[in-house]
Amino acid sequence: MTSNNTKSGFGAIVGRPNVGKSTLINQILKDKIAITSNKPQTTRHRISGIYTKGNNQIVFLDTPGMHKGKDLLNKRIDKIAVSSLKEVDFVIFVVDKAYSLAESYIIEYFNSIKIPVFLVINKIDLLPNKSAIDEIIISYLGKYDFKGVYPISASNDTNINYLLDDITNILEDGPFYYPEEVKTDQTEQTLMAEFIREKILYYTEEEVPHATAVIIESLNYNKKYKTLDVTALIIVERDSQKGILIGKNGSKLKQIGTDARLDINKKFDLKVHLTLWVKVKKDWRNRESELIRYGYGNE
Ligand SMILES: Nc1nc2c(ncn2[C@@H]2O[C@H](COP(=O)(O)OP(=O)(O)OP(=O)(O)O)[C@@H](O)[C@H]2O)c(=O)[nH]1
Ligand SMILES: [Mg+2]
Repeated sequence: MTSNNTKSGFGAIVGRPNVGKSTLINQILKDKIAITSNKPQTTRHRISGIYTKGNNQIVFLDTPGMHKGKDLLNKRIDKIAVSSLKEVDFVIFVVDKAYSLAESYIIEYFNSIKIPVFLVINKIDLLPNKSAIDEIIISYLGKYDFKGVYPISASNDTNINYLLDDITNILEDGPFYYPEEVKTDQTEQTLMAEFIREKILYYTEEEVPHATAVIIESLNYNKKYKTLDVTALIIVERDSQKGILIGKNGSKLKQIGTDARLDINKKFDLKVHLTLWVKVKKDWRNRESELIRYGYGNE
């Protein structure tokens, strides 16, 4: 890890909830380091994704979607994205529709930091034709002095190479901050808890996904069966949510567990035996001590 001839930089990926920020970071890294879902407010932490190619290293920070949160958890989450802006060399601003007041609120933050912002128009695969893309691009004209505009599809890996090339061009001489093979700063435990949360987001609706936290309680290698025995605790706010998560005869929890286990097996290339428990903690999203316990303390 010498600084000889190497270039590096930090970039925050920001935008409204659900625009595809985490999908983009996964696609850039060709690895699943951030969970994704079709529900807003999926990402709750700042997640580093480290992209190393040749002499260049880019540390991308995936951030929670910016929105005005009501409870303490959401207020905290919203702060993560804003504070990330102050710690980076450039910003990737992801949008999936034309300019509106919601985007203007985010652009106001860029005005105060004055660093390069790459505007990414995501989900172009959903648009009917090129003029629909142009319409979105035009709506952002004059709103900020963007470093460039990149119509992409994060899920289909369309045009992301142009974005990466241009980011690479603005990197300055600097050391590698992580060993070349490292792709994220998250612990294995955090990743496992997140994979479980992703399945909860997939299998539940309305307030249940948002009222859920997951923590890994124990990890033990079982020599006899050559498995990693993982016990995870799923926290919800109300008895009714617990009932929904468990499902009829435990069917939903079983489904969540099976899917999460397959993801964990694949990611870590090992056999996991996963046990899930559901526990009710009333109003945990508004209680500081609980937020800290579940990993949502001030970052
Ligand atoms: N069709 C299409 N869907 C996409 C694309 N990129 C992301 N999505 C979908 O958009 C949804 C949201 O993606 P995420 O990556 O979780 O969005 P996010 O911006 O990280 O969301 P938050 O973490 O909640 O802020 C998921 O259902 C993705 O599969 C894309 O290029 N095309
Ligand atoms: Mg996300």
